Amino acid sequence: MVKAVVVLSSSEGVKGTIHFTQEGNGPTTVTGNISGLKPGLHGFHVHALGDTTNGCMSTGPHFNPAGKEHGAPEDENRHAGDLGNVNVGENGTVSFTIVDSQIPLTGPNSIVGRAVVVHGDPDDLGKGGHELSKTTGNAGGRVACGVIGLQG
Ligand SMILES: [Cu+2]
Ligand SMILES: [Zn+2]
Repeated sequence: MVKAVVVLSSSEGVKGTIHFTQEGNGPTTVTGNISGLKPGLHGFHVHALGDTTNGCMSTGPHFNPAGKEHGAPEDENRHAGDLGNVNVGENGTVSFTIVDSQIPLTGPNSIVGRAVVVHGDPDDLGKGGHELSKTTGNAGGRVACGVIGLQG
């Protein structure tokens, strides 16, 4: 079992911790708790770089080792980092579990050392018809992020 963790940081009061586990070559399970977000859907992605020297802006684009377009987690044509949305309740918090096969913790496409980014707006999953739909899902600003690190 390989484990990894992200502690989110934010200039906008968002807090959270996200855990990743993977057994062998199986899917990765992502469990998270985030607070301080406005209610509703927020884009949730793995971005390519674990670089937060310029805050969340320096984490690069969505992790996309296969050179595909932005999409929904269940789409064939998606970035590996496209984990969809988290749905925040009226109290500003969300707890979630995501199981996904495109975000391994080992091997050439490992997400360890990359970043998780939480956005201010909903990810349209590539279907919004906006000029940004096929690259970012038009998910708005990067309100919180953190680097994915190995956990013992
Ligand atoms: Cu993103
Ligand atoms: Zn994407």
